Amino acid sequence: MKFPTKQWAAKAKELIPELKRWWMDPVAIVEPVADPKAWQGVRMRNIAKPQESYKRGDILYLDFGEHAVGHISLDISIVGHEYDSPAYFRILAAELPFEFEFKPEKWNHWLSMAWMQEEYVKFDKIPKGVELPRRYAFRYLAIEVLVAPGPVVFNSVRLHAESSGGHHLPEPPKGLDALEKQIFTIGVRTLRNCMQTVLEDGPKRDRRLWLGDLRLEAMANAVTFRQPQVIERSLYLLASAAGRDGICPSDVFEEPDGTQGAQVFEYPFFFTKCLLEHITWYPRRRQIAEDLYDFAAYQFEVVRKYIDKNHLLTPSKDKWVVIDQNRTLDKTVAVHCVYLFGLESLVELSKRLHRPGLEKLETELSLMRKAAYDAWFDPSTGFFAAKPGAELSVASQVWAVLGKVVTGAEAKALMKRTLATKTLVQPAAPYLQHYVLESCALCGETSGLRKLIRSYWGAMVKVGADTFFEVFRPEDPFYSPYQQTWVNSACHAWSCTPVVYLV
Ligand code: RAM
Repeated sequence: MKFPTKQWAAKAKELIPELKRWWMDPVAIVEPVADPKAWQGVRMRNIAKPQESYKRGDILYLDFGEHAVGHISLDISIVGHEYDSPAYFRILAAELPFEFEFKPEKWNHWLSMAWMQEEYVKFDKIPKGVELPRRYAFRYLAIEVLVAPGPVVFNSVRLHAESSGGHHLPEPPKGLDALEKQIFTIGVRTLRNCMQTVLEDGPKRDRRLWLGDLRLEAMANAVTFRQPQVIERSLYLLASAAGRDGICPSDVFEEPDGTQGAQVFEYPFFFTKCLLEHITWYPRRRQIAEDLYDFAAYQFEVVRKYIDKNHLLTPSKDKWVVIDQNRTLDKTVAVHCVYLFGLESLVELSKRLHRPGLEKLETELSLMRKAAYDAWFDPSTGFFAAKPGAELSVASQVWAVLGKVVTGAEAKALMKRTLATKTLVQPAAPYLQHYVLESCALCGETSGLRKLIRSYWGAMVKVGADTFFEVFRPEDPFYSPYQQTWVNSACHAWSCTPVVYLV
């Protein structure tokens, strides 16, 4: 399938948003201390009497007061000695205190260790306002003096923070209680720090645009910053990176020129939803939906080969299906229902844009909904499962509701049961928790929705989050889908969506 990807790439370029910048200074000199009661067993403690200078082996730890993203500059002096040889530092920028326990020799996973924000830098001249090489996402910073001509005085260590959302965080709506206000503010900070020249998933890792994450960021943006340009840039950029097969990439690298990354099977189904929601929130900006409709519709066409004669969608085994950051989860029901979720928005979009083929899409939708109900709803348990006796999970119930396999009172009752049954396989990441919220909202289970925001996101607040995490299991602080907790992202935009339901 041939799409005008070059034109889309040009549009994506025109739409690059301006990054707004502001300066931040550290608010305290601190040090990490082991504390079994703290999240991940480490917390930062203020130092009452900071040392005046730092010699070889000393480490300066700074707290910038809140998580932010940007460039660090250093201004130092050497006391009592000439600058007759280079100064050499080890720098580690950390989102959470536990990252200071990072030991390269203990890295035992395929995900690149280079994601750790660790730097060895050497300065031939005295660094005065010298910028470190990368952009960092962090709250805490460690600077260790490896070698220096003499004792080092840190005159200033500053952060030039940046975001296309701007510095200012929208105020929490009136009527929220103290915890909900905190959740709102942390949610918008999370979003702001991920709003760069695209909507990144996490500014520490993967620093990249992912389609599944983008939809949730767009939802939160629509009720907070309301900046459509960066959303449009992101959508055009994704579409522009499609290869010959016409499949929408699940993620793209901005450099060089939007090349595609990995492929998640179900992410392309969200493309229509993104377009539909975008023109609903910004009715004057329909052009993007006109431009990308055929491409969005093609995302369904290309996977119809996986739908069997019983109208059930089963991706081939080699496909990567995400649904949740849980590799062992049975995703049979959920993946079919994500297709339905996307297909419904294609139906709606085709109505709005007066495109042909509507009747066929509507028939497909209703056949596949019925097929899912007949195949997977088990009246003896009251839950959806891939087959009788198979694993029962929150994911399957939530997606059955969002795919409208069940509706009305039946959907609401299912959501109530789902929230009350703790033996179901629980979500591992805020990404799936978002869809729990969205399914509650869809079927009117508002008290369950509010309760979940307070219990799950509230628990993150209580462990000291000032941006929301990529993965969070309150009972397992070291949980990592990468078997390496250090590399988890502690500011991950897919977890910012409580703001959508708190406004
Ligand atoms: C990880 C990231 C990203 C997500 C993909 C599927 O790399 O957490 O946000 O979309 O997985």
